[in-house]
Amino acid sequence: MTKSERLFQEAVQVIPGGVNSPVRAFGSIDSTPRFIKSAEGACLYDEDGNCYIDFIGSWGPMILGHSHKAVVERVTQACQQGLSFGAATAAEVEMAKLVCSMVPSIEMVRMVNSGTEAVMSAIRVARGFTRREKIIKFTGCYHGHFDALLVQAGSGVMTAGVPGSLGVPAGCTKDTLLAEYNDLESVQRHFARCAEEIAAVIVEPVAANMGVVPPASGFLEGLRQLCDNNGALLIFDEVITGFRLGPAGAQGYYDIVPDLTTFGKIIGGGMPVGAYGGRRDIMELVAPLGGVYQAGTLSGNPIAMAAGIAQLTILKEHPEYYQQLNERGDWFYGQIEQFVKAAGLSCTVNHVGSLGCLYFTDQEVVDYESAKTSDTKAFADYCNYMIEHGIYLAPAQFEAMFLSLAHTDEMLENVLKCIKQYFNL
Ligand code: KE4
Repeated sequence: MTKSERLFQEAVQVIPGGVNSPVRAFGSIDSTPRFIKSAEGACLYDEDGNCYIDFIGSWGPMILGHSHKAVVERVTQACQQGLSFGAATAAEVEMAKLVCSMVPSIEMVRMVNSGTEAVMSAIRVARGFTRREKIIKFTGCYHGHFDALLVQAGSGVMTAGVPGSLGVPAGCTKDTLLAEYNDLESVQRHFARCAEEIAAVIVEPVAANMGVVPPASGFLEGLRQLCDNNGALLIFDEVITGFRLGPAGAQGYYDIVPDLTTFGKIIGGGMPVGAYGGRRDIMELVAPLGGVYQAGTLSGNPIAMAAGIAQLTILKEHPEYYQQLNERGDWFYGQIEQFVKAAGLSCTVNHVGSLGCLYFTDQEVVDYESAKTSDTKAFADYCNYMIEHGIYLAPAQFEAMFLSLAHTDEMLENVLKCIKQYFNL
């Protein structure tokens, strides 16, 4: 029995499913989760001493690679000053100014502790600002485990193949309207029926929780127009794309200005940080300034701020890193697409910059329905092979691969070789 197997046996006795987040359980690939002991650069090391090239990067945060020297140093220094004060600190001002300087649509920002909390809060502010209650979300998009949006969600909900979740009262989702990603008509129909009740449209500007689905040309622009025409707010959930596709995330990459944006992952440099922000006239509604209440004991925690500030500062000072990362993604995912197509395999590759996904379907994947045509058993077989060969992929078809600045060309060449071996190419 491996240490991971033993640890998993112990874990399932005291933690639901043995994990603190469902997708980590390796359930959809019918395997045992590897218990990770340490990480450095692009590599993970498990409790049994196995080394993996990591394509999860903690589900996005580790864009610079694991244990980046400058991030660890800043966190270590912060720890010497104390772990948490529950009081205003200079680091929070530095972080807020940094976010506002990198993302032009952000005039004010509030720190929270997760992407879910950021989304919950942004939805509440949008409802408070518009005095409307309905929210439009897209099937296959995942916005955290916030009751109102756990409807036809992506990520672990999609992997589990469940429509939503037990324990979510009908009252929590009665104001949630579903539309289809890349289908403006499906959004327009909701506005035609009840425009005056719709507070906001929330969207992942690149859908990265049903694999990776880029926005079709004109889709994001169309959402912006529909929201403007109907007095609704446009919320970009950039928990994954924020600070990944560029310093201004997907909104900079696609040149669309949302009214509110949610962040997570990269903003925390590996520590638990979420944030929401946007137009000043909207954010001034947030307590204690305005009437929308939102609070958090550890929001803006000094250690988390240290990690986030260190990571964002490096990204801000090195805009060339984004060009490097996005070009490497174009090459890497382009190579995979080239050889799976040349071999006539029933596979499709989608990618945007450093985010990518290999689907086991011959259909073009443009939304939730087409993503669901993937053969998840074929994916599981491929994923297990890759993990057994030291390549750590998300153990679920409907997740993204994340490249980091620590992935070398040599590593990626080796990964391409391994994928070809798997397909006997
Ligand atoms: P968290 O509450 O997990 O920090 O963020 C929720 C969230 C919100 N919005 C988007 C677009 C997200 O992708 C997420 C979380 N992403 C998943 C990965 N698909 C987190 C991994 C997990 O659930 O363990």
